[in-house]
Amino acid sequence: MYIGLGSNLDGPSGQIQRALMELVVLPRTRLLAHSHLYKSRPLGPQNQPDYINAVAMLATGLAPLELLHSLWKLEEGHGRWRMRERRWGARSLDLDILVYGDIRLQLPELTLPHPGVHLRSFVLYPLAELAPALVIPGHGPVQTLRDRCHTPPIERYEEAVNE
Ligand code: ROI
Repeated sequence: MYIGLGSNLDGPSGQIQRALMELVVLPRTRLLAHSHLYKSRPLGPQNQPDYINAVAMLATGLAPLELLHSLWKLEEGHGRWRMRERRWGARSLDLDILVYGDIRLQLPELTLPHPGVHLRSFVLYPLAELAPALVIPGHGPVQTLRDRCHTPPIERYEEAVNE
């Protein structure tokens, strides 16, 4: 399954790199690979800093909601409190379950695949880099979706990850 990481506050690239190391220690979970980091202008309100985004590929024995709640705890460790913030505002760390196998799910707290996954360049570019053959359930091949999608423009972020 695939996790989207995003940050635009408090040293965004450091937030993402720290979060990648924290994913490694989730129970019954292995980090299989992650994309490069990417930089883009915010989608949504423009009066906030640029974002750094990446995607991680995990193997996990955690069920979707167990994983979701673990991700919320990681976000809290980065000073992110979902209840207190503005919708579509700046955040120190955003972790989203993008795709979890073939599962399609619609619950109040979790929709799978993630409802924005097929439209957002900052998800599709890193996801297509990591999993070029992936077909997103209900939406189609990730490369087709990426080539169709142009907002917001996105570029590789040139800082080395774990090197
Ligand atoms: N915009 C970009 N570029 N990257 C994000 O991760 C991101 N996350 C969000 C909103 C506010 C929708 N915009 C974003 O939650």
